[in-house]
Amino acid sequence: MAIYTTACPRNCYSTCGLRVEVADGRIRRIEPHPDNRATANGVCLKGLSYLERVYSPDRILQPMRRGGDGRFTQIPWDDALDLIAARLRRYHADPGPQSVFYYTGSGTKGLLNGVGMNFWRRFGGCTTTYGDLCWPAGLEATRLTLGEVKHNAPWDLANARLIVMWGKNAAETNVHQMAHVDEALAAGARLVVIDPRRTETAERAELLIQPRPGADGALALGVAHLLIRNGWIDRPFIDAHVLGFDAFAERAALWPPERAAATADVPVAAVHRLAELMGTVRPVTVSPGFGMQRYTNSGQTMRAMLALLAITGQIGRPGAGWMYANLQTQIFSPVRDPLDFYPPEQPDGVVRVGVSTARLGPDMLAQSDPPLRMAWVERGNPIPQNPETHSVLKAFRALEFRVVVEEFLTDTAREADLVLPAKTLFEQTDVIGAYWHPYIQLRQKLIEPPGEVKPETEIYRLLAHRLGFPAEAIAAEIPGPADADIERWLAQRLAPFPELTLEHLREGPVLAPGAEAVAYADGRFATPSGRIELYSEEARTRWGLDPLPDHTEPAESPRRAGLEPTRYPLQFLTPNTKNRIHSQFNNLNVIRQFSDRPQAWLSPLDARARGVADGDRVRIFNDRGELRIEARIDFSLRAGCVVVTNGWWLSEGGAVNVTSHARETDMGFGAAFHDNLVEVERA
Ligand SMILES: Nc1nc2c(c(=O)[nH]1)N[C@H]1C(S)=C(S)[C@@H](COP(=O)(O)OP(=O)(O)OC[C@H]3O[C@@H](n4cnc5c(=O)[nH]c(N)nc54)[C@H](O)[C@@H]3O)O[C@H]1N2
Ligand SMILES: Nc1nc2c(c(=O)[nH]1)N[C@H]1C(S)=C(S)[C@@H](COP(=O)(O)OP(=O)(O)OC[C@H]3O[C@@H](n4cnc5c(=O)[nH]c(N)nc54)[C@H](O)[C@@H]3O)O[C@H]1N2
Ligand code: SF4
Ligand SMILES: [Mo]
Repeated sequence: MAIYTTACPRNCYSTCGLRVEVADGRIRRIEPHPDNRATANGVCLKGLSYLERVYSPDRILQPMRRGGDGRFTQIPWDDALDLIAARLRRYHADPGPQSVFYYTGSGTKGLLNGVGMNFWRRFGGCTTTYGDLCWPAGLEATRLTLGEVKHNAPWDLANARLIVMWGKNAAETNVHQMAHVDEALAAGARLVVIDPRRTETAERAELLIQPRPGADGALALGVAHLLIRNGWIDRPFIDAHVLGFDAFAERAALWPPERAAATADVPVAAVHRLAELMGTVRPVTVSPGFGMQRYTNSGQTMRAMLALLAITGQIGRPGAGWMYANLQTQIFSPVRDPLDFYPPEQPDGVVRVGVSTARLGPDMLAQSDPPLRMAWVERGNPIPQNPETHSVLKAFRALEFRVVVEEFLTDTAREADLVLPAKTLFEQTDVIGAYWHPYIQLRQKLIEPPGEVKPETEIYRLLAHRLGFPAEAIAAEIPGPADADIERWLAQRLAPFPELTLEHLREGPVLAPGAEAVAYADGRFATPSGRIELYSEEARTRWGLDPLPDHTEPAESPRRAGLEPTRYPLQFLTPNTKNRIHSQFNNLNVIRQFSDRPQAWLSPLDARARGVADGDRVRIFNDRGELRIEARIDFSLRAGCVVVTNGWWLSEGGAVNVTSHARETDMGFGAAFHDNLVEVERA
């Protein structure tokens, strides 16, 4: 028996440090790593469920080929690789390497993820995506305003005296953050939650504001109006650090509390109460989530919210700030700068960055010269997770050949001609960063891959040999095959950072070099003006937007002029949930005990109007698609909303993106998932 340091690589705020017991070549026990100060309290149920996941009888352990009858049968690795190599050669010759589409999702973190692109470049190119499904509108709003995307250490939240959880449901999506919230509350802090749902996070709050979805910008501008009118602002801070205050004040003057309240559909008293708290309690941390930046107006909304901290001087101080995303650990990966989500202005002639992730289906179908012939999918499950499931399906079915590297037979894997088995977190060593806490961690290989599983690096290496890539190129660009080769490759990436050695990381999490406990404490902002930009010329030049934050209605707002208000009156919200990471984990028995079928939540008002009772089957639909699902009545939900958590598979009848539209956010090339109006009727 031995205990090892490792880390959970899921796309999850927490990125937990773990200590894992291994005996006789099997994972036996999973515990929190005490040296990760952000996550030392415990491992969530998903983390504990790895004990089942790794050994699940449903795991894909061999390459599998789909036959004409749609059934999968095992084939030997040699045959699978020969088949792929033959296809790659064919499409390389005609119509060209860019007819191969390389799609990666957010399934696992690690530096070795970058090896895939080395392969495709050496192949002669491919087509790939730009943008991101997750968080880019908020990243870009933050970058335009503050110049960088970083925030105070997670534990600094305990110093806050006012915490505003704005469109973030940390009790489910960032459980460890709630421990820091509790510490602050115990020391007398106040908690406000702003969410159309009464979430688990809201159970701890003294004030819950339930705005109309997509209207937070109006709420923020109403609060700004009152902060300025009541003199609850920090003049010296504004004079020293803020660009565009006067123009912003003129904009906020247009949003008296009555107008803000009417637009956001909240009580006027709520606008006053929030302004009074934000104006008089110090220090203030706003922790905005990613839920609110999934609308076509959301970059501007986030800028309006962030402005409240700028005018009250709540940036660069302990207990204060904008806790959106912390890219201080992104010291190796290209995601350090949100600009890296953009399509390149100067295409390199090799990799065609031609498909917007938000418009995956339509953009795949629209590629020409060359059109797409083949797809390689890795670490993602785009069929249920990307907008407009039907067009994603259509685009995949229009291809001649599809390869999916997966642990399980997901909706996307079911569409593949060839499924290759994927490793789990315990089966290859890698180095991972985080986006909430400041630690770099080692995700260690603790067991041999079961069955015939091979890590992606090995799959690429074998294909590279088959395709006759030069031996030196393979050696330089694709590490492996031995574990020692992988470690040597990682050590090279770590070499510029003397604190970060493999030996050191094997002991436990290490703070990223230069990580700041209080971000922006030096008063330096990497914007064009060197100040916090409430007025951003780049918002105009890059995105064609108003340089000042404003509220405009989202594309599918029921209040938008020209939209027929009665046809699809309900706003479809599809947030994340406690026991899944998106489309992962719900296939496990331990998780299914808690959620064994998809359900939709409706307010009693909306349910009664449609004759729907608790437990009835309903149809959620619009012109793009429909979902048949069990309805639950939720007395705490804002009327006018219907909620289904995202991540259910199409094959489970719960894929929420059948009704969403493939459309981008106003900035950052994100996906406007919640900009999605539907109707509900009894099925
Ligand atoms: N357990 C668990 N944890 C996760 C994940 C997971 O799937 N499961 N996923 C991880 C990833 S990749 C992500 S992106 C994050 C996301 O986690 P969060 O940042 O919490 O984001 P969401 O769950 O998308 O939405 C949060 C809240 O926003 C609310 N919301 C929706 N629209 C609006 C609006 O217009 N205004 C306001 N004020 N609120 C609104 C929703 O009701 C929801 O409660 O969580 C990460 N952590
Ligand atoms: N309607 C709606 N849709 C949404 C959202 C929403 O709020 N509403 N949220 C969006 C957000 S924030 C995100 S981040 C996306 C997430 O969507 P995706 O990025 O597609 O992520 P997952 O659903 O987690 O699926 C990841 C897949 O990777 C596989 N995997 C895990 N580890 C490995 C590995 O090491 N190798 C390989 N090859 N595969 C592996 C898993 O088995 C899983 O099937 O969904 C988005 N979709
Ligand atoms: S899923 Fe998130 S909270 Fe759970 S163990 Fe992994 S990183 Fe931690
Ligand atoms: Mo995400």
